[in-house]
Amino acid sequence: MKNKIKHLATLTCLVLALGSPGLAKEAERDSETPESGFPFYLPKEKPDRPLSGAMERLYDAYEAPRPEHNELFSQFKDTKLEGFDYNNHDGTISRRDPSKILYANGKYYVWYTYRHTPKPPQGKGKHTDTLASTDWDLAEIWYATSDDGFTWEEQGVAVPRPPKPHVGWRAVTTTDILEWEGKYYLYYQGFLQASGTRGDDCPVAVSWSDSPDGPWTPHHEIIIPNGAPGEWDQYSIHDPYPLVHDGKIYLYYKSDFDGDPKLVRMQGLATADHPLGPFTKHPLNPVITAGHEPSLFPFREGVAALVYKDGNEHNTVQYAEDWVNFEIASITELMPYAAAPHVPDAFTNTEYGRGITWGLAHFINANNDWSTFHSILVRFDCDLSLDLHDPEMKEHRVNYTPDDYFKRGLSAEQKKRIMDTPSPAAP
Ligand code: AAL
Repeated sequence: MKNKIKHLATLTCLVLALGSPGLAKEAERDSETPESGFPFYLPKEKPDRPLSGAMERLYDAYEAPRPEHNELFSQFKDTKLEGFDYNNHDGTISRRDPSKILYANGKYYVWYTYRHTPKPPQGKGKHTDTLASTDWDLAEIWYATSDDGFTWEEQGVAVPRPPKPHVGWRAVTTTDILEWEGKYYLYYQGFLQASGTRGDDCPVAVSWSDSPDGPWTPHHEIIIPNGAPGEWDQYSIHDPYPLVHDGKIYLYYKSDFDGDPKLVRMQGLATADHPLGPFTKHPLNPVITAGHEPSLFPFREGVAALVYKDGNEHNTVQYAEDWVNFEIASITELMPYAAAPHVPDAFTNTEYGRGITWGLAHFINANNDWSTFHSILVRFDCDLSLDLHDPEMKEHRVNYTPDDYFKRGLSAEQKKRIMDTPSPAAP
């Protein structure tokens, strides 16, 4: 009886919905009422029965319906690094925005933004020749090596600030490494004015070397220019991140745009046949609509991206089989910021990427105190690799303590708004 009534109702719906494709689809789904309820054991393959929209997506959009069977799902675990001194965390030394981790000469290498100024950053517009506006103003690119990825030995400067008026004279920051035909290339943001003068404006420059230990020769030319006036990347090309694919350099980058009150951050792609360019920006840019510092790795036939913070699709791992059109592959949490993974096949021109298990990242404002603002490098581990099976990394949830939640409680303004809102009058 229940069914008869339901079928009658469905028919009525079908008639009413003729003019509306959305409603018609819903009605059609309803009209195929299955004989029995959805199975108790979650089918591994998409079952041949009518499914709700969410169930369709579960089987169509993800590699597997359970996160632990999805190679592009992982938790992330952070570890403090040994070997870096931060001057008692007084804000005068900062390390941030690490590069991918390179394995060479029997050890791991990382390059990063290093700021050592007499005082902590002064704030946008308050800079001098020796005092920084932002955490990365007046920075240089330094490097460190490690045998195990936990304890690092700082080796000193790799790319200093070149003399004025060369690109990067004010700051060289946020670097990433490329290995190409036996040579090494460091791409970085080359500031020609203090960050914050208008915004965080800069193009990308490059230095090259025959060895990861340097010496590095600056190319002294802008290698990835800002977009034309009015284009999304007209002011900033940030976080250059090169990989090798299809015999070419695929360099992803981020730009800040859309102006006040809050910038949006998206990611674009530029490709080149040679590390010194010319680079061609992809006509479909931006290709990733969320995230901050690009962080990608070859995965199977395509490329995967860690997309954390900023934008609708933050806290996702995304995948693009054609290296351009990204889809969400998983949703996760507590992702590493400015993640710089060890990508063993970053430069091998692989046709089947194996994924990643660890890397470095940064925590900005390490003291949670703006008067001693500085950033620290940190290690993250994960299981986004076809060659690792770590069930702990595939747990579906992170358990936070009540304190974690309370620390992020209402601001004073919010509390006031709530207290000042009159309660609805009693009926
Ligand atoms: C970072 C990066 C770039 C920006 C600044 C320093 O998170 O996106 O490097 O310019 O912040």
